[in-house]
Amino acid sequence: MFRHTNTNHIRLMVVGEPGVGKSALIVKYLTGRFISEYQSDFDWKYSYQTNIDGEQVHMEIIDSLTIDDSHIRWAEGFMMVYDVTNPDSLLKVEQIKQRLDTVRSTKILTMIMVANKTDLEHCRTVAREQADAMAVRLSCGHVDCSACGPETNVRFAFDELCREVALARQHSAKKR
Ligand SMILES: Nc1nc2c(ncn2[C@@H]2O[C@H](COP(=O)(O)OP(=O)(O)OP(=O)(O)O)[C@@H](O)[C@H]2O)c(=O)[nH]1
Ligand SMILES: [Mg+2]
Repeated sequence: MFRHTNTNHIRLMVVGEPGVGKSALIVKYLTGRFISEYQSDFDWKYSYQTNIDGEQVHMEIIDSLTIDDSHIRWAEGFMMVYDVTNPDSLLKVEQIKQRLDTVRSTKILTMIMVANKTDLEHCRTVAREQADAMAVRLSCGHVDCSACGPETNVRFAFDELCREVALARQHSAKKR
């Protein structure tokens, strides 16, 4: 899939309310580890090479303190994270989507919604149906994750976002 696009270089941005686990998810994806405390006083840009569906992909991932317009224009794919124990964080996803739409008014938005901290299912206060309905409304995928649980779902979420970016590129190339 990636070889059909001009480049296998993919730019992602992870967004969501403070404390939802953005840094924890990125670190889990890059290292397979959960370290519990994550620095959040800088913008971080990670560079990572991986293999998705048998193809080499080079991705850059921004974990930013604030959602900067220049970062919104820079990124091709957005991971919108909320915390299943924090209903406000789900509402924040919709607010962020509006902001992204405003900044990228002419461009298609490729995104995936990630429900993080699913290991805290006993503390869940976000109704799954409400989050599913939002994903339908925002026309995006919706994946359950836990940065401190098995790596599988976290890997799936990032890989899937990369696939979506590659698909969006193919569609826009066909239109030209
Ligand atoms: N139980 C549990 N805790 C998590 C999970 N992901 C992150 N945390 C914890 O939640 C807290 C916040 O995680 P961060 O990754 O720093 O969250 P963030 O979204 O990057 O926060 P900011 O950088 O402040 O915006 C930390 O104490 C993490 O250890 C998870 O999946 N399960
Ligand atoms: Mg952080």
